Amino acid sequence: MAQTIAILGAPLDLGAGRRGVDMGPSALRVANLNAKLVSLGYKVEDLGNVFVSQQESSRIGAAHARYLKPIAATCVELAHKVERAAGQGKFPLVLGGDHSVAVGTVSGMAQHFRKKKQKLGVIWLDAHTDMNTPDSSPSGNVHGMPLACLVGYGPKPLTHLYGYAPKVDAKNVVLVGIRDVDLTERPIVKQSGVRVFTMRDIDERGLRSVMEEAVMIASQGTAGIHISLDMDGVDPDEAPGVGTPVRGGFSYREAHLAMEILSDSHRVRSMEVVEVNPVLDTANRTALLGVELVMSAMGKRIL
Ligand code: HAR
Ligand code: MN
Ligand code: MN
Repeated sequence: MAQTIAILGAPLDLGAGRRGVDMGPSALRVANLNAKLVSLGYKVEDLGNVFVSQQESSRIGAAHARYLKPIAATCVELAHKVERAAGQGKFPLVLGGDHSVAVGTVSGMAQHFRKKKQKLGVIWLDAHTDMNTPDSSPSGNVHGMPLACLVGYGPKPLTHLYGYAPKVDAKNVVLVGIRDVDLTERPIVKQSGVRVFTMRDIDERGLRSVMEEAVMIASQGTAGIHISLDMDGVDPDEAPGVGTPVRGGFSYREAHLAMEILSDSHRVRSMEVVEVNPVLDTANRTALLGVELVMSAMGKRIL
């Protein structure tokens, strides 16, 4: 029987500094995501979007973690829907939204495995480490904090979704593509025990060697891997429609190869594509690339 992919949109822009990333789920669907997945042989169930309160009618709250409350509310709904889909044997595919949505996706997957006394590994592809806390963050934007929350550092409404923390063991978390870490964020990254592969590592070792090690680390003692794909991990020449572009990212070919290696591992149980911002894009090319990368991650082959 064909595997079912459960698509969930999370049109969240409250965690980002720039507006427009709430249009990401729509842009990815307009880029023909659903039909393309069907063409790979999957059954696709689009569960629609989770609720996100409108920025104009939301309270900003404390400046060091802007919109924390409404962000947490969205993540709770997303987590429950992801957990339920995984429990039904489906592959959850979440469309962001800013990267704060990862707190929901990863919490839902972690809870799914926890009920079976199993663990989740995470491979996080990004220009940024997303490991700020409200105390370290220079911006107060929550999309710079989700990975810290998932390994147990940060505001309780995000770290303690489902009432426990951490959601993932730092020793099963791998960051790939990193090239922009705040000075105040560095000690958290180093202390946490997550494994970081910077763009320099990719330049020196090659992407294949880095990704093979990443799969090993995220697989060690886990029942599966979640892919968190921040489109700003890709070079802005290829993915201009993102709110915080940083030069020197994955080439088009490296991005595909990373997804192909993940697919070959047969360890991937869920995925999210985040930070697509159509307002900053040209002719939807960042969403089109996002869809291509999902296809490679889901097993599309050249021959
Ligand atoms: N590190 C910076 C901050 O905390 C920028 C974070 C940007 N984050 C994302 N997700 N776009 O990776 O504000
Ligand atoms: Mn990110
Ligand atoms: Mn990023």
